[in-house]
Amino acid sequence: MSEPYNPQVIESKWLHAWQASDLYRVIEQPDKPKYYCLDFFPYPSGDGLHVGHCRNYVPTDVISRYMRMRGYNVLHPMGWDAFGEPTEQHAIAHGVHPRETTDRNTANFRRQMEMIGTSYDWSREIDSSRPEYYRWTQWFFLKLYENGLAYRDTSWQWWCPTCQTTQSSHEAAGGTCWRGHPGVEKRQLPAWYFRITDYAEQLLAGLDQIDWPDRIKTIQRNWIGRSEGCRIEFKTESGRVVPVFTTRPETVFGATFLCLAPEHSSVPELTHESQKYAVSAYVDATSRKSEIDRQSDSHKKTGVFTGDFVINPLNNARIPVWVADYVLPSYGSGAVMGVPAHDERDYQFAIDHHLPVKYVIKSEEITASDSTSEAYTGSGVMVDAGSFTGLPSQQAAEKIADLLETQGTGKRTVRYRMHDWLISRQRYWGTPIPIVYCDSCGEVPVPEEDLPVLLPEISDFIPDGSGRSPLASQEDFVKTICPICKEPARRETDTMGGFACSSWYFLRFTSPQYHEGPFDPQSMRYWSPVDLYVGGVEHAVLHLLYARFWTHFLADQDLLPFREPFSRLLNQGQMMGTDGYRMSKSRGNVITPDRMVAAYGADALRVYELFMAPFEQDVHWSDEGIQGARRFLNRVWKLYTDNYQKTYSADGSDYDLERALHQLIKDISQRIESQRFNTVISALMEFVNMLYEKYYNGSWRTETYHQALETLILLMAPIAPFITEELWHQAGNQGSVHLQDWPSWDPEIAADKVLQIPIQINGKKRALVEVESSASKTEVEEAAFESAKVQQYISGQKVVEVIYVPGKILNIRTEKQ
Ligand code: ANZ
Ligand code: ZN
Repeated sequence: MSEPYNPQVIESKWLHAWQASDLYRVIEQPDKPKYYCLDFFPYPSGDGLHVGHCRNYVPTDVISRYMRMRGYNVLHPMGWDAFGEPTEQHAIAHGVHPRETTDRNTANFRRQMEMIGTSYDWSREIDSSRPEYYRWTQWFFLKLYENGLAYRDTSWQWWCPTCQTTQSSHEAAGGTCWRGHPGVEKRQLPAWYFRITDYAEQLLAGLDQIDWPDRIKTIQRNWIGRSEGCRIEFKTESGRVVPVFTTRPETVFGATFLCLAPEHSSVPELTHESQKYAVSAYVDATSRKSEIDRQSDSHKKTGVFTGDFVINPLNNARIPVWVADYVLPSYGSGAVMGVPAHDERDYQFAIDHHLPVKYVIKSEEITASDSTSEAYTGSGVMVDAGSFTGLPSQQAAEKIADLLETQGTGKRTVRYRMHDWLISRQRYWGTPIPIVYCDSCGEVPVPEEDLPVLLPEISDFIPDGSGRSPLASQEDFVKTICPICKEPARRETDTMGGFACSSWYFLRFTSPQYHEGPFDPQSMRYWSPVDLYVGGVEHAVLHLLYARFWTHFLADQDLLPFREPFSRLLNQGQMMGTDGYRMSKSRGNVITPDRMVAAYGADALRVYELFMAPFEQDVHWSDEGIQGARRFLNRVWKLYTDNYQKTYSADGSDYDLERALHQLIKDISQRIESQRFNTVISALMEFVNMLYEKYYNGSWRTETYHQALETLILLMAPIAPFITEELWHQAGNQGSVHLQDWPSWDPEIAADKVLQIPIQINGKKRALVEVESSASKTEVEEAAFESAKVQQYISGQKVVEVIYVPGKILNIRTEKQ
């Protein structure tokens, strides 16, 4: 008897051997094709990895290993998104300095990642909270600043009372912050922004160039939210101009009121004395409502009258000005012309507040739908619209826009739903913003040669509730010298949100030790862009949009020769716990790789993670599943260890097996390339079954069988790196299995053999059908029922049973109907 399969022994042995030989270290090799395979870099939480994270890291590892064997120079790096609220929050909760927790956590993450057999080049590990790294994040800030794309402004922002910091509106959605804390509210604060809106058009256009899932592209398109329309100026009786943004200029004749967002800067001036109390109470109440609530259709449309009126520039109608929270401050001009006859929200508002409804477009179809008890949102013919009456509404839209432009009371414009990116955080654990305030010189950028602005090592990093960063009370940090006049000055104390660090890290991986710039241009050119980027679908906008923005900007600065950072993107499905909920520490349904590796081995964990479902599908963890994976590896082990100990004279060929082997190489290659990992595993399982069959029936003393065993190790190497390395060496081979060439297949041998399958109906052979040897039961059945002969025998009968003996015969049993 051979040694039993003992993954714990094998795995720790090879882990150390690979580390000692630096097996996965890569350098640029200009003569070799490159492949850059990247995982979203994680923030190192104290909880460590659970098996859900492995659904990201195992498949990308398989692809990296496969591409390496295919002759590519593969960059497969890993690093830590260490700055930012999650890490800091964790540090606060545990009363330990974030530097200390970060170092401890990254060490743990790295240990776990190595344990599951990932082939990262650890010599390239980066940590965004290290000065060697954030110095360049600051450098990029200065580049954006020089180009007018970083600016400071005081405006309404979302404030999370739990995180004690502002959040970008991108992050705060639905009344909770991006980390899920409730009670997010609006505050007016000075803060730094990146002018991502300048890149709206390019970010939209770029989506057509990249191979990303359609749903992610759609989310980004909607997020950017491009609308073509008109800015129309209404004037108050005292001559104040109130511009509105509309996508339907042709409805201007139907405007019966004007609505301002409660945050609109004109609200105080337009509010009459008698309405002051009501308006300010309303404005106050709005500051606690989320955008989602405000836009929800299920609520009554609330609002208050300001007491003022404006004049419609086209028909001089005098209409009242209201304040209503369904109008958002940050979209268009923060004001709308209310056209209840043709807009559903305006209609609701008009009904609730007894405002008139005036129809100016009529449907062309003469139907009962000319009702006046709802908004008509379609196109049609203009009615009651001055000189435009009788025109088709789409034509009227153009003519009205022309007229407004000649009158100087309107202008065609494009609006985006997207806002500028709020980057300031009133927090300690982030990249300091490299700006100094001087009484004489004002806002001064820190000169490049003075970078990095070091984050001081302080013990008092807990926000004090003042709304200022903990850095603000660090005199040593705040006090500095103005770079221009050399007089005393103060440092900016806000830090950058973590999304700044993650907007360029993929460039740093190409030359992580480079000191003359954020990256070595030559290395960047060799490795970039990222060929495959894999991570969770929750990053559909924030990170993935910001990183695209920086890349577009850097391309415009001639720092990069490409505009899109990630050529191809994939999202792995989520892992659900055994309770049916998404696996997470807070749910208490976490399963750790540590426990699974200890019980079944890393290879079994990998096989199970790949086998459980198609890559992009959500899956439920099951212990039986990983046990099955372990049994499969036991079978593989036994197949080899029983065989290699026998000295047998191998001669003669086995054509059947040869075909199956070439088909297997072809299938595995194609399936890895198209991420059908679950079917990779099932093909391997079938092939192993075949080898067992041949073993038991004595047909294993062939050269082909020997070859099949050798090849199978190579095919399994990307999937189960430990067991294959062990078997490779037990078979007497030199060097690592992971440095071998991927086997090739002969398409002619791999081609399907055509089989003739006899069709037996109620015990008698009635027909023969031709199918490919790999045809499934369904395919054979289909072929059978298409045959005229079969139809002849079963006509008028009911099929009660169909049994297929693979490759041999199809039995059909029928009964009289
Ligand atoms: C008058 C009108 C009449 C409108 C009509 C629509 C239909 P999209 O397509 O999403 O860009 N709007 C403008 N600014 C707004 C704001 N700050 N908050 C809430 N709504 C706002 O939507 C553009 C339309 O949304 C604009 O066109 C405006 O209403 C409204 F029959 O103007 B419309
Ligand atoms: Zn100065």
